[in-house]
Amino acid sequence: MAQFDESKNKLVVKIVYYGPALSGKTTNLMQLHDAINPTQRGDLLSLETKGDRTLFFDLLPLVVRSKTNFLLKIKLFTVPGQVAHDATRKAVLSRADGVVFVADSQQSQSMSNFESFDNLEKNALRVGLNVDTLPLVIQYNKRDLEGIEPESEVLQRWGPTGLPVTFAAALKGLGVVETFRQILVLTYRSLDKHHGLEQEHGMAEDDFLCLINASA
Ligand SMILES: Nc1nc2c(ncn2[C@@H]2O[C@H](COP(=O)(O)OP(=O)(O)O)[C@@H](O)[C@H]2O)c(=O)[nH]1
Ligand SMILES: [Mg+2]
Repeated sequence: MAQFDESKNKLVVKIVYYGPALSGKTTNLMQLHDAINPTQRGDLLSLETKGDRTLFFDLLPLVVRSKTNFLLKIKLFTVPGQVAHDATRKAVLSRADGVVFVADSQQSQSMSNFESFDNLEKNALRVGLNVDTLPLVIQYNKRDLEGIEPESEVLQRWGPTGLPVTFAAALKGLGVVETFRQILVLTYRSLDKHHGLEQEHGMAEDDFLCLINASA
């Protein structure tokens, strides 16, 4: 859940990129770092686990200001995908305001996607998040590779959940901003509903989307 500072002039929001190991979560953040206006983002911070190819987590901090000078900080996190790092995943997921689930489109990875999504649901429950109302976007990444699940199958599989699905080739920068736009819109609407962003703080959806419109 987003947190206000004491003066009520600032809100800190957390969006988490979740998914199996090597699906492209870090690559999404690297591309966003390059796409977002430098005045609205900090450096991409990556903490690596010792002797492990996996990143402990990554953090990309962003800022959005409304015309009334209300300040919103958005922290983008990634989780480590490896099964062994469940405690870290749980900690990173805690108090998330929105989640992007990055799946690996390769057919050989469909079981890892399934297990990771199952793990997301379990950890959400553990940290008190309701997956039925949580802003959530599914991204099928690595569309540039051979042996991937066809779009029609992916859409058929996820259709019943009603969750938005995007397709990306993050390494080439494709679909990354579009996925982020979708989670921004869903997160804005959820925050607006719970915290009256527009009514009480003068922050409109467009202020939020400025983050990426400036780069388009
Ligand atoms: N071919 C291809 N490779 C990708 C894509 N996105 C990420 N990768 C590669 O997949 C590997 C894992 O990516 P990374 O972002 O570190 O995955 P993470 O473990 O989910 O953070 C790296 O070698 C990336 O360059 C993509 O869209 N296409
Ligand atoms: Mg990573």
